[in-house]
Amino acid sequence: MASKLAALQQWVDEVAVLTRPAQIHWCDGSDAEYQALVQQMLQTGDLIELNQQTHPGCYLHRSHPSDVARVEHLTFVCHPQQEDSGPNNHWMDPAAAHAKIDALFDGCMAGRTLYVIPYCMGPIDSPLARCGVELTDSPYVVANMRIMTRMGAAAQARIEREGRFVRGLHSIGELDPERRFIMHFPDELLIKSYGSGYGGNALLGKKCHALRIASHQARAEGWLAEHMLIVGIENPLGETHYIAAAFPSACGKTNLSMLIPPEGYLRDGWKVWTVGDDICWMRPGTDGRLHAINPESGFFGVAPGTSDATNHNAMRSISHDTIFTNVAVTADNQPWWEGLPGTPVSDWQGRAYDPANGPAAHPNSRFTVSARQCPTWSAQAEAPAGVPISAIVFGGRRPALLPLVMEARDWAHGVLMGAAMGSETTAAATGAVGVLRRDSMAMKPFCGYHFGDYFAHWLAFDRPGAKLPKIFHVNWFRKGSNGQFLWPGYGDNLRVLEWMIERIEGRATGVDRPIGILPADGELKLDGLALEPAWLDELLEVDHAGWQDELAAIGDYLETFAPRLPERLRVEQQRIAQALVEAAEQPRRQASG
Ligand code: SAT
Ligand code: MN
Repeated sequence: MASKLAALQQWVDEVAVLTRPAQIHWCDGSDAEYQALVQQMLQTGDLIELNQQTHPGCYLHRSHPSDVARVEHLTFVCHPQQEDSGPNNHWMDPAAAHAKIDALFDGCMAGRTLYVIPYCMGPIDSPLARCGVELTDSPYVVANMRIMTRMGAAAQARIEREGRFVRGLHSIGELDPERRFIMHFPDELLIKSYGSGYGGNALLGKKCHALRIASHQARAEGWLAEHMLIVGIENPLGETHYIAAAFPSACGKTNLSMLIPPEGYLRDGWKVWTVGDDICWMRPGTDGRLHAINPESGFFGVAPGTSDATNHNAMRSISHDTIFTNVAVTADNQPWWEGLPGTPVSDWQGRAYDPANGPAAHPNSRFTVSARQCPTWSAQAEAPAGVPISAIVFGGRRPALLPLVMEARDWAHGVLMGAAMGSETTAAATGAVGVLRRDSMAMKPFCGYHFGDYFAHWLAFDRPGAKLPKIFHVNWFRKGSNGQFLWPGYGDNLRVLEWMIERIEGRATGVDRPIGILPADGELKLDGLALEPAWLDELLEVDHAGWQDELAAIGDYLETFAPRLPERLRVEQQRIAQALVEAAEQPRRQASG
């Protein structure tokens, strides 16, 4: 017996009967185990050694060319009642889903090793943390899970103590897109994933558990599982505010969580502390505030665009002991991607680099690295009680209309801002890139239940005694008339975060506009920044006609969640729509009066 928890032992036994592996390995999470796996993968070609002088402990994995991103059209959330999954999820009847995917699992591990990965999402002694066990036939998944989660003996001990854990069964199968499914059974705390070895499809602790299953658990238990980074901003007085921010995949969450302050801010003593770059679990504490943990222990970050100029902290983190997936390599065998100096010799598929084949690194190529390697890793990231959240930020890629920053007047308005979020699609999921899609709270691909119920759950946090964070919406991606970005982004985003903190501390007044509160003249600190005044005007302008259309589109979008759309959100949408009409009439009335 490898586990004294009967439910765990029994499940592993059952899966072994179904999948028929040659052997079973219970992961202890030790260094020796990791090193042995790496050696084995170097032999099989699952990993390729990179330049050990420049990048000690770094390896490259090339995934199957058809298996390079999450596959939302093959991802299902299988509640017994279809309505409970909502229009935001693909649904299959649980019995039919089990039958379909179990047929694929039948005998699929013949000749392979079945790895049992006990893991803990969150600091191992945190009451906010939750555990799971992933069973997989992929040593690459084991190595990544070791970096991304607290994996091994300590997690197994907690699971055996608690008796309750999320089960995740995974096989790479044949890596055949025709035989690929990612299925969730929230009521059974169960995930089954077949036919992909990539990121969120295969590292089941990440999106499958920490978002889809956890969001469902969180609703029942009164907390939130969100697609958010967590960053601590320390001002020159040594006061730290923690901010949680939701952006869709590949919109700069990792960069914002590791932001490097502009020159003048550094001189003044501002510091940035990274708590998380992708997922945030938060729960009201006895003080009424929301307290957050990062359930992960590593970063699965987008490589292209990451450079010393854009994210020096990430570059330092990934200079050693990192797994790279689908990047290109240079002549001296260093990892390479678009945005780095130098030139690649072979592309992400291992072909001689030829620009005619497209980018050298896959646009969704990634690095997997332990968070402890990040120079700005916060000591508070390991705090069992989590960090108190001062602000929640929503954002997306919006080339027009959405201002650089706006603040919600209250919680319900903030929930509407999150629900209305939209963004241009990126390479993080398969499908067309650059199309506007609504992505409420950046959770469209990750909410494990009906969005209408999810909005109601968010609204329910506004109750007597609650000391809720302020909610803001940002847009770093606003473009000018000739297609250039109007805002420099990256480190300069701290200027916007500083304004938020000034608002939280009651030191900035802002100006009330129909769409929310925007920075008043001079409140955004722009010293040291060469920003054309006209661009700032454009970044903070409120185009009433454009916003009326936007509100109508938001209204239409929200109605797709009827009859479960909370009336409170409808009222909020109508309030703003009406305020826009009145604001548009005001100058006319003044002119004629
Ligand atoms: O592939 S993952 O889901 O892990 C990464 C992402 O899309 O954010
Ligand atoms: Mn993500």
